[in-house]
Amino acid sequence: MSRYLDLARRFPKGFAWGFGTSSYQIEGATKEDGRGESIWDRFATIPGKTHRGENGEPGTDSYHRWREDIAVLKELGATAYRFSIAWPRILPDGTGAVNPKGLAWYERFVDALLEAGIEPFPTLYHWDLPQRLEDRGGWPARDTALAFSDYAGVMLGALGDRVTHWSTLNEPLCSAWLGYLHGSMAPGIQDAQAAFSASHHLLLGHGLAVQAARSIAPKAQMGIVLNVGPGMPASDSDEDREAVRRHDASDSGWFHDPIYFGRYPQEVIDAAGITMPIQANDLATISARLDWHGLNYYFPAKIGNDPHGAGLKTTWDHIDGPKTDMGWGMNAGVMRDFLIKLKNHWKAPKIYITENGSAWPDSIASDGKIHDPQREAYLIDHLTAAAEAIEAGVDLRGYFGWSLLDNYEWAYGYDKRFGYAYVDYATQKRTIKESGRAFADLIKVARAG
Ligand code: IFM
Repeated sequence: MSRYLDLARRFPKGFAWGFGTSSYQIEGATKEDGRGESIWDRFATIPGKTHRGENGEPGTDSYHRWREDIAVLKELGATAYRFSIAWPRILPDGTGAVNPKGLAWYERFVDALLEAGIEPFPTLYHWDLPQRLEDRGGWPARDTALAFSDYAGVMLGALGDRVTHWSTLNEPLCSAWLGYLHGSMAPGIQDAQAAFSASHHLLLGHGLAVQAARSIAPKAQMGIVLNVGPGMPASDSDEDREAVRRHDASDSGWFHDPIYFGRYPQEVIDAAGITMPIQANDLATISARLDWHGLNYYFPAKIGNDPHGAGLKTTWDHIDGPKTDMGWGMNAGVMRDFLIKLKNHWKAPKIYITENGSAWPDSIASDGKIHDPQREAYLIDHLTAAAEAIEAGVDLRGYFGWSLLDNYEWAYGYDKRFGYAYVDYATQKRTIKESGRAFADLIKVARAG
């Protein structure tokens, strides 16, 4: 019986209980069955860009071990699974000829999930852009948005009869700011104009993909997954509070305002000194009605005023207090407040927490178990915040723990473990951690209603 009986009962019947992963982080098999090169395959070859030069090979070998992954999902009691589709497996060159083997793999996988009673929640783009498209300009180029929409059409055509909940992009903020501004993620570019152009073409690609999806599969429920790091003031001063407002404009505002209000925050454009490559109707396309909203939340940011700084004149740090193995601060109340803001300010449709979780330095103890009380505490704090949001009237429909498995944590390689199941990379054996067992008990109670 769950220790969290009371908490479990605060979630409505039919609430989706899921786990998330993404293609590049788990699949491995990067050269198999005609898959094309992705920007992450290329980025990881640049010395110093990823921990020990690690890349998505072997991941958790899920291209071959997907049956084991489904078995773990069943053991955890999941009702839904959020995974992503590798664009370079479907269209190795990004556009043009479809690779039938790539498509067949996802068809088989989706059918197996449905057979197991687990609802698939595929994401069309979780950062593995075909390298050929990057060679032609990547997301800073408008054609990439058009190519994305064609790819979405291929996937909706193949799976739209079986899959209801689709998301277009995962965390365009990271694709744009980390990929093209800071250069800490693929493709590793540091250019403000490129980053702002990329952010617009990502959102345009989203809007075009939604249109394409609806014309091909009218019953598809289309969503987008946006991550946020809401600001908390470094002090009580008016200056720091005002700095938080500016930070939020460039963080959540930059991606939520065009989706929900059809405009970008002007002060961010002015502070960056860039030109937005907006063409007629783009913002109408981007702000087309959504069926659902995915929130990825891990940590807030400590924001201060920096009168001598560049751009938005803010300082950024993690909040004080204990940190996860990523060095990230923790505050679940900020997630609750952000959910309420999604409802009241942006009037988001039904919401799913599509990612939330924490990394800790796990190891297998002498009793064969993985004791990870910190991950469990983080989970319970954030589920409590989610329940509070529901009680405040937020239409929250599901929670996906990140992640189903330990996996390739991008530039951090295999060093950081986010999974509810531990992966021994020498054998690829999956073992459910103690936090996963506690979560499964809670899910069981919640599902029983
Ligand atoms: O692993 C990532 C995921 O791919 C995107 N969101 C954040 C996670 C943890 O860093």
